Amino acid sequence: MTNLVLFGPPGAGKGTQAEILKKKFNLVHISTGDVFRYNIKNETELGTLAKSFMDKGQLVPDEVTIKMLNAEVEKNVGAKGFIFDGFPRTTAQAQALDELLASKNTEVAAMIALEVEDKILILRLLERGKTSGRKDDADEAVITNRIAVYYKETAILKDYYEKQDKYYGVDGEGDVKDITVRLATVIEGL
Ligand code: B4P
Repeated sequence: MTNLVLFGPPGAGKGTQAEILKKKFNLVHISTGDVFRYNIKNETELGTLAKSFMDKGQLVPDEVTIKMLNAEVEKNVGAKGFIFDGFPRTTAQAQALDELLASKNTEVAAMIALEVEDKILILRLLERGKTSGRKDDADEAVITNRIAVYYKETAILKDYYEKQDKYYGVDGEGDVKDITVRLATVIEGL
């Protein structure tokens, strides 16, 4: 199994690239953000809870997110591997992912991080906010908070995977196609 963690701040292009890479490498793409948004749209209990955090640019509590991620993995038992997009975002989530994959006799092969300057992230998200209907993209203060939460709570995971020799940084600026080539080069070299 090839299990990849696609990493980077909000707007780094994780979702954009995961959509392309899943087809190229025949992997199952799990985006925790997408699963939360699906639940919000369908007005489930999980959606109502997640919305209260997401609208402010905060992380949804670990307990809720981990439970949901486990359920998504269980839905795809025959998968050749996974692209985890937006998960893990905290050390507790990273440990939970390790435990889950170990129980399936597999592990994270690599964390691939898209590196993008904050200025560009804000421009990309404001641009998406014009059409996406996403409340967390429409307000620059919420975007800035999401980026701050990333540096405070999520960026630390670089160390977690670096210690295991699994961290790969990739330039996430420029043309979408060029970035895919950079990511594919890392994946093919694993
Ligand atoms: P996510 O859904 O993960 O949202 P994101 O970080 O904004 O998305 P992403 O980084 O994938 O966006 P993309 O670059 O593709 O999270 C949203 C919220 O959900 C979080 O704030 C949190 O509240 C909650 N959440 C999710 N997972 C969680 C977890 N594990 N724990 C706790 N809470 C969690 O796209 C950005 C834009 O840039 C797009 O418009 C795209 O078209 C554009 N773009 C992409 N690449 C580009 C390029 N090369 N050039 C120009 N534009 C580009």
